[in-house]
Amino acid sequence: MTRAWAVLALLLTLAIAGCGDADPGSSASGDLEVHGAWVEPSPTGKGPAGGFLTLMNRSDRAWVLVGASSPDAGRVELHRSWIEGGIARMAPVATARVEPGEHFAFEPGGYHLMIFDAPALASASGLSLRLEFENGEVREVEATLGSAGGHAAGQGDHSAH
Ligand SMILES: [Cu+2]
Repeated sequence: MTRAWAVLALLLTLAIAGCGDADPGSSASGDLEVHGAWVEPSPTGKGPAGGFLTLMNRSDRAWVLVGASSPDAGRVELHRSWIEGGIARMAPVATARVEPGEHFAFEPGGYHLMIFDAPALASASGLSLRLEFENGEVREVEATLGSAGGHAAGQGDHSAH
């Protein structure tokens, strides 16, 4: 019994440590968590940057992302990329819905945040993101600077936006 409790306590500690506030790019605050947030400046440094993260819904109701903003940027939009006839397309989307118990990934080649007017990004270590949900709740994360170079599906040069 004592040993079982010790194991349980250890597992809980690991679970919390794996998803704590100290985890860069993450915000663990209850039933909707944000993990692994990162931003990639445009290749030219002039066009909009791409923002990527994973939403995890640990609650029993759907969470709907309805908007995003940043104190470090003029404007942040929700976008989706896809390939159509061999051509990379991209369009704004109004919302992103995360079903109960599911996760929703913003990643290169798919859904992403489009971050406009963030001139300091290239010389910064990251960017603050504020995510707004339909239920009025807000999650804030510090996205780190990253590169999609290691990813198979890039999303192209956003400077053409
Ligand atoms: Cu875009």
